[in-house]
Amino acid sequence: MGKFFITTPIYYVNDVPHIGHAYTTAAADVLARFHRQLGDDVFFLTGTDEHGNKVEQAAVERGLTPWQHADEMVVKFKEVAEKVNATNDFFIRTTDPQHEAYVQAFLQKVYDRGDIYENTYTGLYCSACEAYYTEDNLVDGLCPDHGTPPVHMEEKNYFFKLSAYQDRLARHYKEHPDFIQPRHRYNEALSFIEQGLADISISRATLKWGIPVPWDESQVVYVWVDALINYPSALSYARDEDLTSRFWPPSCHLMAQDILKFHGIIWPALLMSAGYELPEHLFIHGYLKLGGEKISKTRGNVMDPFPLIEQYGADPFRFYCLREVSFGQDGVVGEDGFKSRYNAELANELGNLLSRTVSMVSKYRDAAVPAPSGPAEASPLAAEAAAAIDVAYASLQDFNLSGGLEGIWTFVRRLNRFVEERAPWKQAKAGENVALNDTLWNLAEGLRLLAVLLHAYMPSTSEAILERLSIESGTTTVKWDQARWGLLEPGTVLMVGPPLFPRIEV
Ligand code: ME8
Repeated sequence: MGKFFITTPIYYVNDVPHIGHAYTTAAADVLARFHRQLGDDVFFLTGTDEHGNKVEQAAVERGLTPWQHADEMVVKFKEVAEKVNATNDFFIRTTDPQHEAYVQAFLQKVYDRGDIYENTYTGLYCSACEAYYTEDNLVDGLCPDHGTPPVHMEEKNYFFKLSAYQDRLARHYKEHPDFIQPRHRYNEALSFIEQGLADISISRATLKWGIPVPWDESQVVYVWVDALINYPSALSYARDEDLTSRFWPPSCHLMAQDILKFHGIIWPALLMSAGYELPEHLFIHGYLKLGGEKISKTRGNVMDPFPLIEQYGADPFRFYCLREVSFGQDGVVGEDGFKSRYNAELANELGNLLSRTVSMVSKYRDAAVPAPSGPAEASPLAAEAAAAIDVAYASLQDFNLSGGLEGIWTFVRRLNRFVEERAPWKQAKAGENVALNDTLWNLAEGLRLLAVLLHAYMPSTSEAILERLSIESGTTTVKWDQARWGLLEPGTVLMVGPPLFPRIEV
């Protein structure tokens, strides 16, 4: 048994959540559930980033204090986690007083180490990114990510000696070639480091909405530094006991490419300075795009995941996003695509497989699963079942969520072909009892195996399949050691039920 500490970014509360936030949280949940299936000690963290310029501005625009605004918005972000059926172990808010104290103590360590000095910052700032820019970084004078003009800033700030960590960072990358995945993101971050790192401002003099710098309370901590520290901070107060030694370092920080530099460069340097172990992996998934453009609050082309989830459930939503988009790459999503994949794969392939199997076992064998005609290993499906198990396992270990689903779906399709090949209705008619028994056992066992393999992706579906197989759903029946071919006991009684995925009329 190992440990697995997985995090999502903590989301800005300047605006309501959209499908991109739901995607990251759902993906992190798949990994958390998979590691629980393996028997690992899991901690899954998500939360909200509530300080900084853009949250303060959003509050002002609504005529609220930042506190009132954040208190309202956080409800919606907690709802996202709930709606996608995420099993996060904690939800951190950067306005938690324990977090504020933790940030101050963390920063004091960096200061005491001599890695912070005072200087005047003159330059450009994009408040949508909450990031500093140089002229060279802009595209036609605009923020490359938001297409908005940055503002000129000049103030006395505290700076972190990021430049002093350049060599150590590069060495860490070289010694840990899977520190950042996928590979092209690793290359991107490493080449950024190798181009040379400048020191960064880590405080703001004019902003009030933030955590006071511990040695100079006239300034607040730069929102990104405040936010990154959430990862260890949460472990220190999520429970009555301090969980740091149990879970630190993170097994995986999950995010999209917009915040790679903060997590791949600034964060490890801060951790080195404060004397922490570095995260084991950063996995950078791609952007979900609507009509080819990145979905972003600033761009105003957001897609609200709630209506889809409310109408069809969390499982189809999780399934669609993780199947449609190759994990680690950008991909286009939309309601039409959702409906066609739902009908083709969930209603026709998986849902039908279950209802056909249950109804045939009911009709031909009084609902009791008959015995196979020989040892389970001799089944014509045994090798393909083993392949699906191996692909799902290897892919999930490797954060390849779409790859795992692809491996599982190959087996769903194999089972459907098996029905056609064997044509149990013909076997029944011809009185081929042994062969029919064998067909029915194989199908029921195939479904049981699918319930185990799909648990992390579609937990309610997995539970519903087990219920139809009269297998008590619960942590033991979906443990990864149940992902083996041949475990279904003959005599198991199947339950008829409504279709798992009623077709959507398009
Ligand atoms: O960056 N496709 O918060 P944020 C896929 N507070 N994922 C998307 C997405 C899209 N179109 N849009 C957003 C912040 N995301 C900081 C993080 S962490 C210490 C501080 C997801 O609300 C994706 O995970 O802008 C992305 O990295 C994150 O939301 C950015 O969320």
